[in-house]
Amino acid sequence: MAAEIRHSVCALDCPDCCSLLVTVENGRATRLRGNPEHPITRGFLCAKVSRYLERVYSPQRLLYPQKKHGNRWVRVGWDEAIDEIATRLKAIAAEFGPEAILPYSYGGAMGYLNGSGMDRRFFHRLAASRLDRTICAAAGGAGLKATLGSRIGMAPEDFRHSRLILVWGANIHGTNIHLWPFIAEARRRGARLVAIDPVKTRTARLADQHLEIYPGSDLALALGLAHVILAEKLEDRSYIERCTTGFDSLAALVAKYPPERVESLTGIRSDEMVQLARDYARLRPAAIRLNYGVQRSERGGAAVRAIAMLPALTGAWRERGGGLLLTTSGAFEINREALECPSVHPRQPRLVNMSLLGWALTELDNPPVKALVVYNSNPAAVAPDQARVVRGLQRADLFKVVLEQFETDTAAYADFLLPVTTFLEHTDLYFAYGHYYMQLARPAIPPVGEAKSNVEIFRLLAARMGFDDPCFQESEDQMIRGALTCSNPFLNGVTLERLEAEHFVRLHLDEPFLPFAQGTVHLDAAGLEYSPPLESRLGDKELLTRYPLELVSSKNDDSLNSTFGYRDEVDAQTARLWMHPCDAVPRGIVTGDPVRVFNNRGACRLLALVCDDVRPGVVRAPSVRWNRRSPGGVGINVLTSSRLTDIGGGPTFYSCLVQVEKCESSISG
Ligand SMILES: Nc1nc2c(c(=O)[nH]1)N[C@H]1C(S)=C(S)[C@@H](COP(=O)(O)OP(=O)(O)OC[C@H]3O[C@@H](n4cnc5c(=O)[nH]c(N)nc54)[C@H](O)[C@@H]3O)O[C@H]1N2
Ligand SMILES: Nc1nc2c(c(=O)[nH]1)N[C@H]1C(S)=C(S)[C@@H](COP(=O)(O)OP(=O)(O)OC[C@H]3O[C@@H](n4cnc5c(=O)[nH]c(N)nc54)[C@H](O)[C@@H]3O)O[C@H]1N2
Ligand code: SF4
Ligand SMILES: [Mo]
Repeated sequence: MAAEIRHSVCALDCPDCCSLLVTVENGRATRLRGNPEHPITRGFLCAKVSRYLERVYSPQRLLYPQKKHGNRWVRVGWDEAIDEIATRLKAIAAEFGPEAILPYSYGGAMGYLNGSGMDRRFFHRLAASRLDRTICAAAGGAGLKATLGSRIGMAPEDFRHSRLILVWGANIHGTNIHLWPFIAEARRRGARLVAIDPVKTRTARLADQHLEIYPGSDLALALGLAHVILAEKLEDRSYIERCTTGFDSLAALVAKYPPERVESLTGIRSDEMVQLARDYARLRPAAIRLNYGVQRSERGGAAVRAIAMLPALTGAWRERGGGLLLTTSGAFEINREALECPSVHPRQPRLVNMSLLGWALTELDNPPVKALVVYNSNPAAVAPDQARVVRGLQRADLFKVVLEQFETDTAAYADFLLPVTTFLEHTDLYFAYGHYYMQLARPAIPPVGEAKSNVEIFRLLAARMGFDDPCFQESEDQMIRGALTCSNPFLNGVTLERLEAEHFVRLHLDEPFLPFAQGTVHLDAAGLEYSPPLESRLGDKELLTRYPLELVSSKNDDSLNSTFGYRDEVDAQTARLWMHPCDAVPRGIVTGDPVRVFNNRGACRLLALVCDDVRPGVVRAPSVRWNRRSPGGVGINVLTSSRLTDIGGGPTFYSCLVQVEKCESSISG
């Protein structure tokens, strides 16, 4: 049979949500590339996904359902697996109440159907505990909403019109590569690029200027920039009068943040900060690409609130190429009621914050969690406070079902391990959080082995539980039509028929798209007073004497959270601890040394990389490594705390104090 080209969409948790072309020969995918016709994908893929077919056909891929017998896996048929799981869930619901069942999912499959479709219907009908999905973007989302009222921002294409671009806690080269061509285009026309990041990332190295901020201090910097803008009368009075509320309270607050004070709070020289504020107000249009790095700290929500106020002070929102982009996801609000069917059960069960999983599995009561169903996630590696999470997963009286493609750290604890399809093997509808195109993907290849999609698995479970509500009979297409039936004006004209024919459809946006040229930006200053994170160089003195280094376990450029943790190159990259010579030399550490990184929550082993790509006092561990590949079997999140962000209930992965010492052996615990 001749080779055929089929369309698909990358479902990884990435703002770019790429449009893919898959070459299929005899039912097997042989080539994967970026769709040249998609205005954001523009024909190229990131390094991690250009090799995705290796993953699809990997010898390590899970191919059939398995059940744990003592310490080993036994292959079972789908019927047997679904039967037994349904029986166990029913028994647990009967004995402890359905809230004893907890679903746990996050970003493995970003489509609506496999990410928040049939699964939600199933757990709603069961009246299981609901999961508050806070682990990634909750603080920033809440911050953006507080200032702007919605979670939208500039179109990425419009960065080509900018003259000043701040990439603020945003590693474009690692995590958002499809924005780079627009930044490059702007720079060819003379735009200036400034990176604000405690780490000299690939992106920071390519910028015109890199401001090495202390982790977690962005709120102070934003207040300082606002101080200079107002003190030097660089603000846009007419925009402020027309489109904002609360200006006076903000002006009163920022008066307390003169450059010298902000220098001591952020580590950014006052003259550089003053210059940045002047450039920001004068080089127009000015754009801010804020990413989620900033909000993974104790004051992260307030930081996003304050940063999002800056374009309102200068009126940057009025110009094409001006404004801010954190996320575009708010424009994709579909009909959640139709997609998730919360009303299949009259009761609203309790809500459990996923960032507190360790607590939920070891302490939560009335009822305790007795069954955990994990899909689209690998909490044993990615959740904070790992020691407690793992203790929970080890409970013999906790029934664990994991839907996975690979035997991850979490999968290893499962009682039942069910093989799932990759995005090349199932239908889904895709929103994006870094652009404004809705996309549809149909299966490009048949399921590998006996894999089934999340949608199919939850449909089977529902049937076996005896749930006969019509929503469990719906086909994928019916689910998509329901989801798209809504009053959101951005979705005008976005239909299944068009998506089928065109693969990607631009949302209904004004051209040019100036989302906050009109409207109301909230500048109220309540809650914006800055105090340094407890776990930071200016934080708790007692903690600092024992754990003097700030750990930033930010994203690894060539992987995606823990998804590619089975690859040897990824393991080698995520086994590193970047340290500045000022911190390494006194500890007798040189590149390649095994080091022990520890704090009051735990310890993990890494290999030192001594370099000046982190500022003194900061160590960086590109993340997230698989626990099972780490010496001692624990990963980086054994160090991170379950302290939550100021707003949104998010985790504080990047507010984390540690100590580092050289260890004599690379394997001893
Ligand atoms: N290659 C790759 N791409 C990914 C992912 C991945 O794991 N790898 N993960 C995906 C996911 S789930 C997400 S949420 C996005 C996240 O995308 P980003 O938010 O861009 O990723 P992060 O690495 O979390 O943070 C970005 C930068 O913020 C910096 N940073 C850390 N703390 C602070 C701080 O306090 N202030 C400032 N100004 N900067 C700080 C980090 O050093 C990092 O360079 O990326 C997605 N894309
Ligand atoms: N220290 C530290 N910890 C972090 C972060 C950090 O930067 N530093 N980042 C945090 C952030 S931003 C996030 S978003 C979370 C990410 O946490 P997760 O969302 O758990 O992300 P992954 O680790 O990539 O795991 C996704 C899993 O889903 C599986 N999967 C893929 N497709 C499907 C499917 O169709 N069905 C099913 N059932 N499974 C599928 C993949 O095989 C993979 O194992 O981690 C957080 N943890
Ligand atoms: S991970 Fe991101 S950049 Fe890479 S192919 Fe997927 S959507 Fe595109
Ligand atoms: Mo994330």
